[in-house]
Amino acid sequence: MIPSAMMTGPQKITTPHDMDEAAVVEHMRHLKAEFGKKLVILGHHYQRREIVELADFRGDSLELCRAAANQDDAEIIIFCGVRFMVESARILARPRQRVYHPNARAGCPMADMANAPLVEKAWRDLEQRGLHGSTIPVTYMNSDADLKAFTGRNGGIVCTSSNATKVFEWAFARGERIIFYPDEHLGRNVANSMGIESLIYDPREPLGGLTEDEFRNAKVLLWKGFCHVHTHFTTAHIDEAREKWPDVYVMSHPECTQEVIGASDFAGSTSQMCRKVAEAPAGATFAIGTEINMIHRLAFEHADKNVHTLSRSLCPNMYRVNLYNLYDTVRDLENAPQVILPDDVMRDGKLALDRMLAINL
Ligand code: CIZ
Ligand code: SF4
Repeated sequence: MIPSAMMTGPQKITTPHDMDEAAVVEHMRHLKAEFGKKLVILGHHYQRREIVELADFRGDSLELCRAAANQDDAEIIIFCGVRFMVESARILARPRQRVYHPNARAGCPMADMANAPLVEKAWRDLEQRGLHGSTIPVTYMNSDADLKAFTGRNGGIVCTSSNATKVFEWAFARGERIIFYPDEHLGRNVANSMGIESLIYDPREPLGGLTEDEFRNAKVLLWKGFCHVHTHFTTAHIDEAREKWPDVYVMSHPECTQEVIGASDFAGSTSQMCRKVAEAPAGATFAIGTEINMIHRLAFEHADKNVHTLSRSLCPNMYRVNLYNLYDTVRDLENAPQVILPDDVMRDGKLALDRMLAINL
C-alpha cells in the first residue's frame, strides 16, 4: 500500500555493513557532540541495544513523541522505530523541527491491516444504519497517519497499550459503541478487562461478517488485525516457563491473545513491563511475552535478576533500523528520509492525538 508519509531523497551515503561496529559508534558519538542539543535521537524499546544506547531518549512511542516535542533546542529528530511512530512524532513535533526515519522501509504489518479507505467502508456500514453518530472510532497508535486523521475528523481518539482502558472510558462517556482498529487483541483484552463484550469486524466480509443484529448491538467492534510478533506466544510457552522456574512472574503485552493474557501474572505496555523489572528485588525471575530485543536488553541491564523470554519473537521491521542506516542518516541529513505529511493529515491526526493527550494519563 502507499504510505501516507512522503519520504524525501534517497540516501546517498551508505556505510558498508562490514565496517567495525565500534568504529561506527565512535563516529556517531563525535557527530552527536558536534550537533549538541540540535539533534535528538529517539530509541523505541524494541530497538537493538546498540541503537538504544546511542539514543537520547528511550521509551514507548508516546513517551518518545512527547520527549521530541518538549526539546526546545532540537531542530533534528531522528526516530529509531517503525513508520507509524515516526509519523506520530512528526504530527506532535513543532513545525520547525525536522523528523527523520533511518530506514523508510521499516513499517508495521499490523498497521497495514487497516487503512483509511477500508475503515471508511466500515464507517459507511454504520452511517447507512444511522449508528455513526453514537459510535466513537478509536485507533491504536500503531496505525497510519491518514487513519489517525480519519479518526480525528470523526470525533475519535488514539490510544496506546498503556492508556487504552482510560481511552475506552473516554469513548463510552461520549458514545454507545466503539469501533477499534487495527489490533483485535488489544481491543478484546481491554474490553474483557472492562467486562464489555466485543465482536470481530472482518473488513473482507460484508458487514464485517456479522449479522444485522450483531452489528447493531455490538458495544465494541474489533477490526480483524494482529501483530504476528505477539500472537506467536501461547499458553504452552507459559506452562513451560512455570515448570522451569516455579517462582517466575509472567508478563505479556496486550497484543497477545486473550488466552495468553489470562494465563499471565501481568499484562502491560513495554514501559510498564520495563518498570516492573527495574523495581523487582535482586534474584526475581521474569518470563516475558514481547519483542526479543527489549527482553535481551532488560536481561543485560538487570544482570542481578533472571529475565527470560517466553519464546524468541523478533519484529523484523524494528530490526530494519540499524547502526549503519542511523549513522548514514546523521552524517547525510540532506539525503536522509525525512517524514513530511500533508497538511490535512497533520491537522486531523493531531486532533485524535491531542484528545488522547488531554486525558490525564
Ligand atoms: O506504543 C508502543 O510503543 C508500542 C508499540 C508498544 C508498547 O506497549 O509500548
Ligand atoms: Fe508492528 Fe508488532 Fe512490530 Fe510492533 S512488534 S512494529 S505492532 S509488527
